[in-house]
Amino acid sequence: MTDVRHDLVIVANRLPVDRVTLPSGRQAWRKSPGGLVAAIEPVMRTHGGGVWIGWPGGAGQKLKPFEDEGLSLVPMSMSQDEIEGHYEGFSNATIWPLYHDVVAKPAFHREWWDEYVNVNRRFAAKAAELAAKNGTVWVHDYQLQLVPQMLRDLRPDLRIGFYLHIPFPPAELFQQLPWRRQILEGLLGADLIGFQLPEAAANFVRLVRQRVGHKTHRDLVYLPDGRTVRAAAFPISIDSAGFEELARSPEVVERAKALREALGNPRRIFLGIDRLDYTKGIYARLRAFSELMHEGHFDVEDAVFVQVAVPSREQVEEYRILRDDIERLVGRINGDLGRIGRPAISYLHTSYPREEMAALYRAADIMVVTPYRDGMNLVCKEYVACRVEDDGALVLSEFAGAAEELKQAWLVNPYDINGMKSALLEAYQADQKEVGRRMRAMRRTIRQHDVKAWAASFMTQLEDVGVHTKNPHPATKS
Ligand code: GDG
Repeated sequence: MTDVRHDLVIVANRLPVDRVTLPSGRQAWRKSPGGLVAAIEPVMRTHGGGVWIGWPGGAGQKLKPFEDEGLSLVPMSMSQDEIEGHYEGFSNATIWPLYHDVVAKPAFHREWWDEYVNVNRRFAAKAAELAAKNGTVWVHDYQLQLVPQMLRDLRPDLRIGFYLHIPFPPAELFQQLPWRRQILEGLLGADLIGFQLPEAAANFVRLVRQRVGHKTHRDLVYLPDGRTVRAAAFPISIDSAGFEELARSPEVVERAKALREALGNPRRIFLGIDRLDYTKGIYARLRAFSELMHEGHFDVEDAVFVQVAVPSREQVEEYRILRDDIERLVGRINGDLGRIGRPAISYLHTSYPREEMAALYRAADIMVVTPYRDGMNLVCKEYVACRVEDDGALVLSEFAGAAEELKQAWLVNPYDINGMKSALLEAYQADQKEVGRRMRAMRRTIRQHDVKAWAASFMTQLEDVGVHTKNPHPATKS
């Protein structure tokens, strides 16, 4: 056991840094681009530093704890079997599709479950070792749903929060999971369980009542040992001021102009940026766009669709199939509709630095975000934050968590291709006054609810649980 203990411990599947090889050949760490670090960093600082436990990626490498730009990081190694069973298997081929409305068929394998339990146990043990007496531990996401109860068994003195970044499904779907009860009980180890949307929290509470038999009242669950657990919504957001500043920087303004030129200065640029994931609805959206072009509503001189597909989970079979399908479709569309130097779809299978993302957001007239299901979706919020001139249209799926807040977007049902076509066409033809009116309203929302407010509100509620919630119903199993 180390003797350095921390008042705040963050436990997440990944560390907030990536291993990179410098031009000199030396290995170094680079902060990952996600907003989570930006959100949690200030929280960690107010807790006297804190520590972050997570997997640095890669198999079998045993790395020592280290500091990076003032963050204390504790790398957890993963064996090849653990990566296959816990990460690629149970997390990404069982839970991920199950929690996203079964958009793909979840696979249930007992060996994967065993690895999931093992890895959760190791993460819980590390958190127990590093947390100070009466300290706070904040556990993140679907890869670690058993950690809260495992940690509570080891350290009943701790305050434990859990946040789920992806949707939590309705009972009819969750029910399929052979280990449904273990997952519910794992989560109930937390004092506060955060979800993106109120419906997800309600799904969870209902399941706990039906499946575990605990008494519940609104967002509270009463456990037989007298503990009270709160399950509530905390819609995540982005570092809006940071994105806005980046979007205003002369380099990004310049780069956005260069991008438009490189695309041949079409009248309208459509943009999609997604991890290459079957939940994101990339295939159907490209079809919708290409049909509009095919029908003559616009041609390649008028419009281009830039689709950035960020490589993701490439070892998982479903993801490989999806990539082939999308790339075949893009080839077919460009073959049918493109001209020399003028593709209908400019497709990029890569990831970009944050500055390039901001330039793309600035360059695009119409952002198209059409997931079949998405916990929140930060890309659409980043687009809004980058539209500093109050222009640009957003076409957004009703099934992204963000649709609850960004009500002025052109909302679409991603299963309805004709509906999507109408929305894309409306956004293409919309007059700029209308576009501006909608964008201004969305920008107000994004400015008010940024990621710092999200983190602060979760931490405040976590500190409050148990203080204001007296158990009015001595819990009995019904
Ligand atoms: C999960 C949930 C929920 C992407 N490509 C690049 C890049 N990104 C950044 C984006 C954005 C983030 O990654 C993606 O977040 P999303 O929310 O869009 O989607 P998921 O990855 O599925 O995230 C989701 C989220 O967790 C947070 O709770 O909203 O519902 O599924 O920030 O900008 N960043 C850079 N280069 C890239 O190529 N720099």
